Parts: sequence; C-alpha cells; structure tokens
Amino acid sequence: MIEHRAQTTYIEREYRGVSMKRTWIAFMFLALPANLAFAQIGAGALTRSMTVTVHGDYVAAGTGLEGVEHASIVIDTIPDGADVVGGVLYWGLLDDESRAEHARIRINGNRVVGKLAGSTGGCWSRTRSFVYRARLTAEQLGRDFEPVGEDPIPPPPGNGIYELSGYRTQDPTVPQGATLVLIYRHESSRARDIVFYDGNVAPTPFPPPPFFRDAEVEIHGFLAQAPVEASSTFVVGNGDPEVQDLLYFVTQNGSIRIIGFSPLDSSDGATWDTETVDLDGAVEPGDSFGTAILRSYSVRVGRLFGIDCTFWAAQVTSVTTSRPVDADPTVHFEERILVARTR
Ligand SMILES: [Ca+2]
Ligand SMILES: [Ca+2]
Repeated sequence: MIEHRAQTTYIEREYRGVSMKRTWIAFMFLALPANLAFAQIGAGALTRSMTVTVHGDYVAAGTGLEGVEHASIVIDTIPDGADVVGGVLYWGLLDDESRAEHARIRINGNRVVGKLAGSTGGCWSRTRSFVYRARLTAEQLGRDFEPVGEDPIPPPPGNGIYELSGYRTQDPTVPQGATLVLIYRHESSRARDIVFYDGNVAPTPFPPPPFFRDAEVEIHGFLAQAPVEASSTFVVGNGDPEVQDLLYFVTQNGSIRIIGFSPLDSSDGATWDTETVDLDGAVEPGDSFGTAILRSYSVRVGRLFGIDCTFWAAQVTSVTTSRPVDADPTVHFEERILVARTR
C-alpha cells in the first residue's frame, strides 16, 4: 500500500544486499530538489537460509492476514504420489516495536514459534515491518491436517487446507500475510536444487515520476542441468493494486522473464502476494545464479510522490540440477519450533 510521506524525501545511504542500477542513482540525483532532506532508512536484505536438493520440487501459496483472526492457505498442486518432506512458513507484519508475540502463530491449531528473518521500515503509521520464518517437518505439518482431493489420499501433509490462527492482531500490530512453501519428493521427478532466500527488503525511497526503483536479490546455490526446468517465487507484503510495480527474473545470460504487470496487488488477500515466475528454458544449462528484481514505480499523490510501500519477505527458487540429492532432506526442517498441539 502506498503511504504519504509529507515534506520528506528519502534517500537511503545503506542498502545492504540489494542494489539499484547506477544509471538510476544518477538520474535520481539529477532530479533531486534543492531542499532535499536526507534521512537514513534501512532497506534490508534477503540472504540464503537453506538449499534442499531432492527428486521433487516445491509448491507455494499464501493468504492475507490483515483484519482477520484466522485465515487458510490452500495447497492443491502437489502431484499424485509425492511425499512432503518438510515446509517453511513465512509471515509478515507491521508494528512500532519488536514483540515476542510476533514470532507466534498456529497452523492447524498447532503452536509455532518462528525466527525473525528480517526487519525494515514500516508503512501506514507503523515504523517497522517484520518477517518471520518457521521450518516445519512433515510430521509437524501433518498434525490435524485436513486433506482434500481425489482418493487415494496420501499420508499427510499434502494437498489441503492449512489453517492459520493465533497470531497477534492487537493494535498497533497489523498482520499482513503468510506463505507456506512445501517441499515434496517424487520417485519419478528430476532432481532439483531448491534455494530459500529470506529477510526483509523495503524499497521505500521516493523518486519522483517517471522514475522507478529496483530492489535486486542475486540468487545462488543451484547448478542448472539440461533441459532446464526452473521457477522462482516472490513473497511480498503490503502490495497495493492501485500502485504499479513489476516482478521479474534475469538469468545468468541476461534472459528476462516477467510476472504480468503490477503483480503486487494483495491477490493473496489483504495485504500479501505470493507470485511465481516460470523459468523453464530461460535458465540455461550450467547456470549457477540469477537475479530476482522487484521494481517499484513512482506515483503522484496530490502534491507528493511515492511508491508502493511493499516489503519483500522471501524468494524461493528451484532449478533442475546434476548435483547429488540430499540423502535425508528432512534434516533441513528439524528446527523443533512447533511447540505443542493446543486445540
Ligand atoms: Ca502494487
Ligand atoms: Ca498478486
């Protein structure tokens, strides 16, 4: 969502982990007004938190959490015969300060305590945005799981409804949304490197129109094998359908794949987006990195200018690989953070 920032123009000095194209930095400085007020705001970073190599892939889906006491994430794209080996739940919120309750959420009634992945500036009169991460084993995800779909139903978890509740909703906390990423293994599937980056990137500085702002995250941790099948998922909070943006992926050799136009529109529900770009045939054999980019366009609001006040929580990427698969991928998910069944 866009936020008015009257009388203040922000230029960040610290932009760790992400970079803006130099040409646009130059344009921005040429366009700066003489009475510019400098303010330092943290823009944050996404860093690699996990790589899992399996005969399989990931699926991801999200939900908005703003204004509701509970919500559900529907997973319905796991292929028949696959087994879930574990998953990662991301959630984000706005607040004026860090609180222990931010780390708490329930999935299917089971209490989860997450870890802070990153925090940057906030929006909507809240000074901070927070992203939390919880790795969950298949056993943990399967407790009180409600399967849907055709018979025969595989052992839980899998395709079905994952209910979220128990997150802090009291003012001034504003929960934004959550995304569940499940890793599955399938005996007939090709091997894939599945790479998780998470943290918090907020491209909040306000260039005047017609300029835009790119936040970039370089994705490493994979080695592509022909014929390449790949995809990458953006997890972003606080997208406003009225303010334009672009999500795209640039491969090692410069091929570009774009997700529609203005995808940060809270299509998961207020106010969250989980958006996946298909990279089949774009990533080339032997590639070992690519760049995910979140572009925010300027918009005029009365006499002021702003960009969509989004915060980028995570990026999950899978690429077919020739690397050896993990002997036991389940170990990646054993963080012992699901506390108890509390239903
Ligand atoms: Ca938008
Ligand atoms: Ca969307």
